This record gives sequence, structure tokens and C-alpha cells, in this order.
Amino acid sequence: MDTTRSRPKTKPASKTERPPLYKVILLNDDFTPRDFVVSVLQAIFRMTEGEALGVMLTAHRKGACVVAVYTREIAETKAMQATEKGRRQGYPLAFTTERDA
Ligand code: TYC
Repeated sequence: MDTTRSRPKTKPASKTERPPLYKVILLNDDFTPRDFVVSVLQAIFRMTEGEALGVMLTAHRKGACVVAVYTREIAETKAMQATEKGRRQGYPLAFTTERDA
């Protein structure tokens, strides 16, 4: 019996791998004004006013809301930029990221 041959150790080069995705999550707080949250969502996540209002209200009522899903670098950068916009105005507004399934 031939025991010298081994199975291929690498995946076929043609298989297209997709990068893992990360959710950006908006967290509710008691201090940031509602319309400021809406303006940040529009500026950083390119939402319409209606979309931003819906996300803000969901976070306000339920404590958190998924804003969008991106690759890791983009999710982390947008979460930082959005959190920083609040911080500059003295608000505790916070965005986090979480690996998506
Ligand atoms: N809860 C805030 C208020 O009543 C508004 C708000 C909504 C803040 C959503 C953060 O993620 C948030 N002024």
C-alpha cells in the first residue's frame, strides 16, 4: 500500500474567503439629546433622518440597537468616530462593536 502520498494541506486557491463581519451597536444613555444622536447616525453611518430616528428610538426604548454591519476595521473606526463626536460635546454617547455570527 502507498503510504507516502498525503492529502493537500492547503485549500483550493479558487475558494473566495469572506472576512468576518462586525456589528456596530448604539447604547442608550440618559443624557445625550435625541436629535444629537440622530445627527451623529446621519453623519457617520450615512443614514436618512428617518432611518436614524428609528435606530435612535430603538436604542432609547430597548437599551441598545444594531446600527450597521461592516468588516472589523471599518466597524471599529466608525464606532470610535461616532463616540468621539459625543465626547467632544460632553455627552456619554457610546457605540461598541461585536463580532457578527
Ligand atoms: N435616552 C436619551 C434621552 O432621553 C436619548 C438617547 C437615545 C441617547 C439613544 C442615546 O443611544 C441613545 N435624551
